[in-house]
Amino acid sequence: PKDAVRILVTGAAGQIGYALAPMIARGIMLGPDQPVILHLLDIQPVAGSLKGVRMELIDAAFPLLQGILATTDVNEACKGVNIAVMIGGFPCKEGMERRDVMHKNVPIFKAQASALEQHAAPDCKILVVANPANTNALILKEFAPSIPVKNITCLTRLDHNRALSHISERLNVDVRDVKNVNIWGNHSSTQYPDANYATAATDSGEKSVRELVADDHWIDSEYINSVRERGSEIIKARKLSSALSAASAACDHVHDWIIGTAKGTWVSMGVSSDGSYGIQPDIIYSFPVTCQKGEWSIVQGLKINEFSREKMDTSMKELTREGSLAYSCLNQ
Ligand code: NAX
Repeated sequence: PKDAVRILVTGAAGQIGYALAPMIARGIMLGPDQPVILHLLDIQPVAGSLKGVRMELIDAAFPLLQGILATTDVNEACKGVNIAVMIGGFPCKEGMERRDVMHKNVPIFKAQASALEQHAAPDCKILVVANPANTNALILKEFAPSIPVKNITCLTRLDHNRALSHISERLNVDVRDVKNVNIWGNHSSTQYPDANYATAATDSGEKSVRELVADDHWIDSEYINSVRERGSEIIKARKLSSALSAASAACDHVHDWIIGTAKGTWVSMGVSSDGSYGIQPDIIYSFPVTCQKGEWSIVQGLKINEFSREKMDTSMKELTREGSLAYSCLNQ
């Protein structure tokens, strides 16, 4: 039998944490033959609720779950973890500005960066979910300089999955038959859902989504806006931000990163830019990536038209501004 993998979930008493922990314990993240030990971190005011989550996980008697550490001590939580899913922080509530969220979350990430650096397994892979996700990942990278940059990523897979499902609904095909959509940039309203390379499997083989949709206005406008605005739509409908879909996307992200992407298929991940596609190096930007043997690589050679270029640059500029704002939050 395989050794158990230790997985840290921060914000574990929150709504995404509550949806994610059982998915991990059921083997959805790492597969049906991989035992796991969950490290659940939250803060003192919700310690009671965290304890309840732990009790429920015990009661579910998951065969793969070999242990649960539930704590409000960040150093204890990070000890020996192989994977860290960073959800803990303040959610963006209706009417809240990104800047307000940043002020609350940036100092948290600075502290957690140090804890991970000191206590996590040296090859720990990190996924930042808490918003502003790209910039929190940037802060983490900055304040955990000994963690390899390749191991720090942020979640844009929810946007990616939304993009797939939008196309599947529009074309009335199974979502698994759609592939190679892509989210460029920030997990924010400037993200650019790009369907130019997307394909869908049809009875007569794989076809370009743009050709199948046969409505450029939809691809270049409605589709982009509805993927971007889906998070707000959910908040309006639920009075709470996305949780089960976010947890599922976090599982997909880590799963594909570690187990690998299917041949000929890519996914979107927020990763440290290496300058590909003219994106400013070192910012955390969402790119199309393929994964193999636990390593992601940015898909190369995609043709970028003027329309895409402008949208990719807009999101890059927003990220640069967000980065500066984050540093100013730290200095206040
Ligand atoms: P909740 O408020 O339900 O849960 C957050 C949890 O984090 C709470 O239990 C809180 O006590 C805990 N927490 C706060 N400070 C902490 C700290 N210093 N250490 C550990 N835990 C701490 O929010 P939820 O709906 O679960 O969302 C969590 C985060 O995910 C938010 O920042 C949200 O904006 C972000 N999202 C990111 C998405 C993405 O695609 N990247 C999509 C979903 C979600 O909106």
